[in-house]
Amino acid sequence: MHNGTTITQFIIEEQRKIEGATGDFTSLLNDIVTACKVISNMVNKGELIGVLGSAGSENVQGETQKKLDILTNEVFLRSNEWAGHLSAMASEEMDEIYEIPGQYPRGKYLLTFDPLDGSSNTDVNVSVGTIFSILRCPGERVCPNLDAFMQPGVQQVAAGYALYGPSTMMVLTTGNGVNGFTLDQDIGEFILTHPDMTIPADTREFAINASNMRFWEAPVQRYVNECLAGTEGPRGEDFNMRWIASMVAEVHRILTRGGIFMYPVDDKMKATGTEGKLRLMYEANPMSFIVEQAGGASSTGRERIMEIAPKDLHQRVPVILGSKNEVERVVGYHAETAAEA
Ligand code: P6P
Repeated sequence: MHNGTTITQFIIEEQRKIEGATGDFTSLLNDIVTACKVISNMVNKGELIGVLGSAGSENVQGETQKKLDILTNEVFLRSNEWAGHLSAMASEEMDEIYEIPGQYPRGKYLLTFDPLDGSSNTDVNVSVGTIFSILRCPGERVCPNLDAFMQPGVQQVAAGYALYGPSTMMVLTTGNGVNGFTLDQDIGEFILTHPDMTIPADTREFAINASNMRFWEAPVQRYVNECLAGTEGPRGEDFNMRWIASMVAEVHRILTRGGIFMYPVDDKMKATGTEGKLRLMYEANPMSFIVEQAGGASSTGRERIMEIAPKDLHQRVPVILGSKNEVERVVGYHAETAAEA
């Protein structure tokens, strides 16, 4: 059960510990929470309100947009543009940055978000989520530009996700551990139900889209084959596999019981000049912040994700994250392969 601490109370009490906190950050987080409540309601109603299916358009990634991709993006913009805490926003669903309109004051933060990650799952009623990341706006807030967003993940001041599953949950870090909140639909409040979430260092559960196996690089082939070899193989233990095709759901499982999630770069991606599937600024970085704050690790296989100097707003990166000892094993295999080369 729980002691009834709401997410608002939790955030305020957290901010009280920070000297000079003005309440801006608390208010920004609460606007994000409100947006996630609205999205939860929209996703939950689904076809009852006609929001499923394709919008008949493509996003900057060239991916077909679902109606919910566009609707949830609008929810995030409207909920966060007016209060004066942000100078600009960036979204998976928008080619360019969104500068706060002139009728509203501008503030000291930047917000990046994927309004509905895993949206291909909405039509088949599988869990989806929202991912967000908060950065400080450097220099002049009056006219933030794309460069203002080009900050490595270690510069994030907060990151979180909402998971629209059997329960709607929010998981949040402000750099002081990871805490999970469950939406009490009866009162419309997120309640602290998973304080101080931590990822076990070891796991026997891996998540990867195995349909790409023939394209994987050698270190990933080696790691997955060793897991599949089970007790007869070099690991000496059997492994379990999961793939939900919804990063938020995968990461939440890992936060709850451990595991390793991999979306590595592969030969098919290299052939088209892309460096991964998942986006750095609003998927990999916020999830890496959360995972590291929970005691896990997050790497491309070759470098710590949160240290990558971004080159582009919609840059894609390889992602290997979760239980620290397993991530470090995969990183070690990459290093061995590089040394052999
Ligand atoms: P695939 C969803 O589109 C997403 O960005 C992540 O949430 C998910 O982990 C991945 O892509 C799924 O990719 O190739 O299995 O559809």
